[in-house]
Amino acid sequence: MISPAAEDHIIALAGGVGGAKLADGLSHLLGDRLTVVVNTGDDFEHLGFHISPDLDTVTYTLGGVANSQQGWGLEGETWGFMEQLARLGGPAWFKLGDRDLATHAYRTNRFREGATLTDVTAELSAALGVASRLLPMSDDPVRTVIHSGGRSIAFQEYFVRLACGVPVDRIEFAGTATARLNPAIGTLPDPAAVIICPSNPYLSIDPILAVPGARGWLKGLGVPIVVVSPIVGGAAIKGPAAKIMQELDAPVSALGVAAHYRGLADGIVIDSRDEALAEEIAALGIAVHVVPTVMRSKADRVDLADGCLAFARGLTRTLRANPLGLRPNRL
Ligand code: FO1
Repeated sequence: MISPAAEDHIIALAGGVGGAKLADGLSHLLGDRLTVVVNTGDDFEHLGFHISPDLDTVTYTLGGVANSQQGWGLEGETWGFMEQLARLGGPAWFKLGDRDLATHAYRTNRFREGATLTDVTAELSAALGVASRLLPMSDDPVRTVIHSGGRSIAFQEYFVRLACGVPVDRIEFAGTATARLNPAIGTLPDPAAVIICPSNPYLSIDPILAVPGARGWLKGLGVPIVVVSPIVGGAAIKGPAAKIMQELDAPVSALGVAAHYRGLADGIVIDSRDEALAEEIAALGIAVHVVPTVMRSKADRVDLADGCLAFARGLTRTLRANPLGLRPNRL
């Protein structure tokens, strides 16, 4: 049984709400043996604050303080700041809760003191009791830009202000030409596997993979890379993933997700409702694991995390048993 020994490390890639839930399940099982590399393409400057929504969503979720029904922001929020801002005629379209505001003020102030996004993320996650390590994909600015009908739209304008209401022609990750992969990645313990959480492949995972060196780093680890499909039964659990896949002419299914990650993923975890797609996915050279993947409770998050780790362990055995050590989908 070549299972990752008790001290083995796991690396996860995550973006917003869906990804954060699986990261939470993994963190519950692994604690400080988990590193989550988080998307920063949603970051923006707003009201003088540097806001990092996906880092905050992952930090709050793993810290057990996330607003469970929104997915973003804090539980038990008050909105005095937003009410007064609206009264003043300020930009009230992006909702900043009174407690959430402290995070943005803290981060912005620490930047002014010369801290990096990695430094601030470590300070915030320590303050909120997060045992796992959270790393921004880069400390350099990368911004997801939505191109629609000849217009370039900043991510939060698209996602929140326009409520994803315009068709996506192209997604650009501005800044990736010069952004450096977070140097802290070089200091991580060798992982037993990489788990790509069920975040939006186009908006939350692709920005991470677009950072120069990211794909090479992941493939060079020589361990199973397992992706969990965010598309279940032809629809997204939350957010615009299905709509975007349609607009980008990608099949809106777990098969479409597998094809998106072909050449990178060794295995994919799909929901029981998508069992019929398993054969076609396997034909892509990607191993398939079929389990319930919709996370409604903490127990669901832990169960799915456990299933992903067991699936990865199985793939480790297969990959090591393969004399050439080559992966069918990378030949
Ligand atoms: N998403 C919304 O749909 N509406 C909001 O008003 C909103 C505010 C907000 C404030 C802080 C934060 O960390 C996230 C926030 N989000 C909001 C989510 C944000 O748009 C993220 O980028 C998405 O979760 C996608 O990852």
